[in-house]
Amino acid sequence: MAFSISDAFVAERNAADAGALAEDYAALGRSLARRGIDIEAITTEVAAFAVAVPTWGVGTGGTRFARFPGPGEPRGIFDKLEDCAVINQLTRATPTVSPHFPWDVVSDYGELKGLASSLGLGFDAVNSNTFQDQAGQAVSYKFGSLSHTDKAVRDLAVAHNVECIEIGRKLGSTALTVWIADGSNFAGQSNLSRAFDRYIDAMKQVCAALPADWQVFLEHKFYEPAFYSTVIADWGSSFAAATELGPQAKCLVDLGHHAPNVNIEQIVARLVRYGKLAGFHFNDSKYGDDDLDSGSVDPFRLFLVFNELVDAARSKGPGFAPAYMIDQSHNVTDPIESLMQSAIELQRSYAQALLVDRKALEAAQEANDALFAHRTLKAGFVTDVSPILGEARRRSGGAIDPLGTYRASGYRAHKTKERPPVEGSRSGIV
Ligand code: PSV
Ligand code: MN
Repeated sequence: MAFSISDAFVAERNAADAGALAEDYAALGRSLARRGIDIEAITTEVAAFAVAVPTWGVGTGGTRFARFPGPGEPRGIFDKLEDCAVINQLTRATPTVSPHFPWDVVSDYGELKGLASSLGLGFDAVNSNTFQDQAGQAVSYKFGSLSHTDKAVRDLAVAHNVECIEIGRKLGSTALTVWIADGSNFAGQSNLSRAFDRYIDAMKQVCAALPADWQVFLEHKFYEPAFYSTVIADWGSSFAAATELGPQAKCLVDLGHHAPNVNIEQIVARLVRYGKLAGFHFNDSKYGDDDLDSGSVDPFRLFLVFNELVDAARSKGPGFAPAYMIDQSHNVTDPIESLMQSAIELQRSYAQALLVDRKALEAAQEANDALFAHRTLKAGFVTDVSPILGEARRRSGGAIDPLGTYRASGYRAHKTKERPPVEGSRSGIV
């Protein structure tokens, strides 16, 4: 019988942590009340926050140089779901997973969906992969996929995306995320205009296969693996493509896919303005697409992104619902711990953004009172909202201290015994 963390164990740990949490929550509630904020309203909103976990994120990642497998790694999608379920069990913030194909291919998607729902999980956006050749593939993606010069390659890439939509339908998903590695390494290697034309043409075929209630998320990235040019390099290219492809196409913002210091929150504001914000791949970075844990390098930037989202939710109403997904690579940590920590940090930024006094902020902005506008915004960021996060988890049946509970449970040690190492991981370096 496979090991799982029992609800009784979580309850026992919570009983030990509940007294301190109640004290801290009451104190924060009093302090927020002095600022005219009802802590209960914030806790309710935080408890409703959800972000999808990437199936590839629960395996140990790697770099261009090496991959150091971790103990008890998932051996396939079924093990991955088991790990994803633990993340949701303890944080209650990750009820869905975002699968990647063909990494997560199985023969019976009904069975996969059934297993996921028995673990309390659903499926978020499906991700296609035309950045790697698969065994026995008739033509190669070495020089591109949806924008390749050879129609046979473009057709293969289109067919793969259409297949992902089919799989996604079986899983209950309603979105396809398309990131292509297409680009060039040398000036002159590729015709920059024609490559984009070919991409649009291929994506039109993918869009034609979308069910009416589906969306396609176009994910841009400024470089890597192509180092001179990338076909969908920036939000401008993504926005132009999404506009041409029609209302079902929107732009997905992976936080790590921008040059250092780019004002990502302003990109978010622009995409919101035009109804083209699909959602996010959350992570953090210092230099490039580092895929580090959310909030670990620049929590202020994450807060500023959530500030735009809260602002947009207030002005756009309930229809505003971008898709939240994590996209990280865990090289030196237990992926379950990193993903729990990241989900918590995302909730933290969200809670902090909810605390911003938007009336006072607007008044300061209208009066061109730069410093008070900044102070008003920052008042949210400098508030320690940890008691709100803990209380939201406790009320939802999660762990007050997810990482402490996870370590004490011995889950990883049990999985290390249950899951003997396998040769090579299909998710490889992500
Ligand atoms: C590309 O760097 C990316 O961000 C895309 O979302 C991929 O699907 C994912 O990473 C995994 O390689
Ligand atoms: Mn991504």
